[in-house]
Amino acid sequence: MPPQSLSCPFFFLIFIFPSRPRKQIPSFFKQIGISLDSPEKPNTLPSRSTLVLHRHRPSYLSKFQSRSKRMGAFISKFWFMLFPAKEYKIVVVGLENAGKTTTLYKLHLGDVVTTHPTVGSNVEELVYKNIRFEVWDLGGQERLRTSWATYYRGTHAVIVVIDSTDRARITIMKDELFRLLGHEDLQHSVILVFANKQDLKDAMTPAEITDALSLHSIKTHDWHIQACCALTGDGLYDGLGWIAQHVTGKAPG
Ligand SMILES: Nc1nc2c(ncn2[C@@H]2O[C@H](COP(=O)(O)OP(=O)(O)OP(=O)(O)O)[C@@H](O)[C@H]2O)c(=O)[nH]1
Ligand SMILES: [Mg+2]
Repeated sequence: MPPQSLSCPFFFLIFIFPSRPRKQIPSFFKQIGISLDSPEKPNTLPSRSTLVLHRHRPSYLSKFQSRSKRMGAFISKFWFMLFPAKEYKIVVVGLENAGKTTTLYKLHLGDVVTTHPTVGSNVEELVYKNIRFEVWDLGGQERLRTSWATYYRGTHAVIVVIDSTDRARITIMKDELFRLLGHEDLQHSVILVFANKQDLKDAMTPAEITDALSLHSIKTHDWHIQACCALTGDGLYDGLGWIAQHVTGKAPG
């Protein structure tokens, strides 16, 4: 093909653009069937958890933030395509109403979501200090607990979320904890206990929960208890930092 005919479309574009005001350029592309709009991400909310963001931002700010978030997500995707990092699997267990789903989405979105009892599981990817975690939040109702073990294979860390006000059922959680500690797929997992709902005034302290769960009797696994409040996020990243340090064998940078 002669070089003149290759450059022909570029002459055409140069000829068109200077003669049109900037705002007409997108409509020109629309006319010739090319969309310049970035495709919106489909709503991928977990089936049983309705996400309602409570924080209201001015619209100009949220537009800017969502654009920079998209750019950040694009750069991080590109980075991980070039340098694929190891991903660590975390399963989050606990009795119903303990705050597992609230914890997961506070870490994932930085916001409090309105939840419904989880049937099955929710899974999200978290990146914390360049460490990737695949986090599985499992439903805590009694009839669902027998299926927790089906999620254990390949798990690096277990997060046990406790409703610190739920004194009546702490022994049930203790039985569940010791059952999971005996599971062969969790032999090399570390255990983080979140003493959640510390914002409530009748909450048990981490020391009380440590006693109630007999944590000091655990000799087969590394464990740690962390006071937290999933609504404010207090303590959540301290707990995640402990996991990061123990699964990677080094302090997160
Ligand atoms: N006050 C207070 N409430 C919390 C906290 N964390 C969660 N909650 C509330 O506890 C309720 C249950 O939270 P979920 O996250 O749905 O509990 P879950 O453990 O996922 O429950 P299941 O899915 O049934 O196993 C919700 O009303 C939350 O808003 C907290 O730290 N403080
Ligand atoms: Mg849930």
